[in-house]
Amino acid sequence: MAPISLFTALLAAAPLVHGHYSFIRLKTNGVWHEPLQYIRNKTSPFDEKQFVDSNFLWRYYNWPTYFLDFPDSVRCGRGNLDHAKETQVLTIKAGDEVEIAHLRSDPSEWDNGMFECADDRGACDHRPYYRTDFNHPGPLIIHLSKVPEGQDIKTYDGSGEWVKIHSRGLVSAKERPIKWELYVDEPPHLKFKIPAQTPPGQYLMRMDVLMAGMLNKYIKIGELGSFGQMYPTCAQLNILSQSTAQLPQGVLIPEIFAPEAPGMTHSSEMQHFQSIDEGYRYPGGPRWTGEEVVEDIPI
Ligand SMILES: *[C@@H]1O[C@H](CO)[C@@H](O)[C@H](O)[C@H]1NC(C)=O
Ligand SMILES: [Cu+2]
Repeated sequence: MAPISLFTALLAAAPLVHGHYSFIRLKTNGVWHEPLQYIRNKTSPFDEKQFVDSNFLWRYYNWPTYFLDFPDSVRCGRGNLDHAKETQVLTIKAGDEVEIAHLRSDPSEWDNGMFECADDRGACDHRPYYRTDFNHPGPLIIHLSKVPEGQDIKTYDGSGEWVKIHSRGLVSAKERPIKWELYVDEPPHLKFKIPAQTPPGQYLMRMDVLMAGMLNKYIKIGELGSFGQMYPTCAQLNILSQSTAQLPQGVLIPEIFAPEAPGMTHSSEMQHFQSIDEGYRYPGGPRWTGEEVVEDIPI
């Protein structure tokens, strides 16, 4: 919730590895797959050479990604293309349910106990003082990007169009203070369906819980605090389908996550849970239900 400068100072004080979160595990057909199976790994530490804040070039596994970082980092996580070839491709049917799980610890800290969890959770940090929450308010957003004709999922960089297929944001548009469904000690199981109308083919599936930047009388668009924080990873899918439907028009990444794009900044009232900004939409563009494209707004 803090502007980047303060946030950086906080990170400096915290253990390096205990950062934010990344989605690192998938469940399909009732089975949890191995951690990082079908998900492009990230490189950590990673040098975001072009970030404007020279104090904040190096990032660890679960550290935030910003709009100004390398486009590949924003699309599917830092260094993801270096891991794409070694990542398996998950065959799944359009219409199937997927559950996803995250961790806040670095892969170097992982142990088997983190993947054998109560309540059929896919991941849990059982160590004292460590938690498996999402330590930022914001929506879960899931996008698909079909691998363009003539390309392969193991080299596709995600520069094509992305279609949002799922989001999970506020508990209700009416409740005050506003409450983010995932911003609780024990987040709900995160399940959604690949729309049954999805045409067959290879897809990247991007998973993120995004925290918007803030606008107030001190922070203007384009200043550091106005940039949202992203935590993306991508799965490599081969979607089987009988559908002859066309995918709707998608959005481009990173463009859709620019600070001036919908849902990417909050007023301080919204950041402090007091009210929802006029005309607010969840970030990442409109949502495809499989039948139609809808404005992605709290209800
Ligand atoms: C994933 O990347 C992290 C950080 O670079 C590394 O520590 C870990 O061993 C990698 N895991 C796999 C399964 O490749
Ligand atoms: Cu943060």
